[in-house]
Amino acid sequence: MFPKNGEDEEEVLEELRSKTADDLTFDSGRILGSMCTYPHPFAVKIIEEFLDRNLGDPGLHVGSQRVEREAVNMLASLLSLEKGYGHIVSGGTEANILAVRAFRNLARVEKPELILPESAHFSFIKAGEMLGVKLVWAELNDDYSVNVRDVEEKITDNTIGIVGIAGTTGLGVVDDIPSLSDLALDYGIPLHVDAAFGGFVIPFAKDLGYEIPDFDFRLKGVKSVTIDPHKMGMVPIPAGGVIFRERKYIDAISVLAPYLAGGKIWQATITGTRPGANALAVWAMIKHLGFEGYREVVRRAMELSRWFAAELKRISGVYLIREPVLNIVSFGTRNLETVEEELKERGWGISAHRGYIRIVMMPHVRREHLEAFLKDLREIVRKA
Ligand code: 0PR
Repeated sequence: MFPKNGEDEEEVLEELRSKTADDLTFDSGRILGSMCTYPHPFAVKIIEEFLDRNLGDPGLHVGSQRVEREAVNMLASLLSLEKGYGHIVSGGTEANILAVRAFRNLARVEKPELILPESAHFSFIKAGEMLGVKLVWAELNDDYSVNVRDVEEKITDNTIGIVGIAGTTGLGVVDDIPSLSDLALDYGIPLHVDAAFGGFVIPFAKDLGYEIPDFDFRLKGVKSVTIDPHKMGMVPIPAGGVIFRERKYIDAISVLAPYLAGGKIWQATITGTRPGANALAVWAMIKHLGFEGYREVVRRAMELSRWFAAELKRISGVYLIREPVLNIVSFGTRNLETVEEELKERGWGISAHRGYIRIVMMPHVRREHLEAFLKDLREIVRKA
């Protein structure tokens, strides 16, 4: 019901707090399976100060638009590209949809098909449905990376693009992007890399000495990359990123908005009115932490995941789905459903819907949280 009379701010706030009291919070240390985290306090400050900026009308907020371009170029540079074309968008879903849309519009085939790994995020299902693109699923190898030979076998005259994943949603696996890139070049088909999660992990992990294959614009077949600052970038939701190698991809998805303050402008994003503050927060966080700052965040997360994986292996009745590649550790247990239920009952924010439990070592996850989780897990599995 729409209330007739207003109430005091304090009263409204009180009610809201009580209504959301059963939300899990990141600082409780109970959320172990999410790819989001508590945003960095500096990013929160930026959002507060620049809350009114709308990148949907860049003629009004010319400076913010410039900052968004700089943020895009900083992300491009992290991905080994000097100048990139793209946007800070609402998340990995929008980023993936925009990439598929660009590939489809440029391909101009009657019955467009997209080849993607069986491990791809469900955002591609939305993309396929909305854009009228048939999804052709490629098989996985035993190590859960995509089978490149199967990808090749599925290429047809209708193929508009290939998707590779750098940090799969369930297991954090990085596909063999170098081979996918070679394949894409051989057949003249664009390759999109979904690094929504891995984009803010892999460059730093590689610098720390972890052996992870190349995944970015260094590989010539890679034409677009999804990289989400609202995951490991510690920027508040919504902040996704899509970067294209060339301008033609952005041009292919731009729609004329003829009446805005900036005159005739072209808009490539799905959302019209969109938060400038979050794009500014991406810029500010990158400037504030720098490569070294993010590398430190990733170092902690990677070390924690290796330690956690080793601890899991010591519990009988628990097994790793595969050795972790990034800061995601996924495991199964005997009587998984019962174990999941019991863990949830004890207040753990996890799920086992994929047939295993996924733990993501986000910046808010600390060793003491994991120790408490392991203690519960040991007890529960012993009885299960
Ligand atoms: N690509 C990959 C590889 C992803 O893992 C995700 C999200 C996306 C694209 C889509 O990104 P947006 O959700 O930003 O549009 N993967 C997370 C997942 O499914 C999303 C998520 C985040 C789910 C936090 C739960 C949660 O608490 O696990």
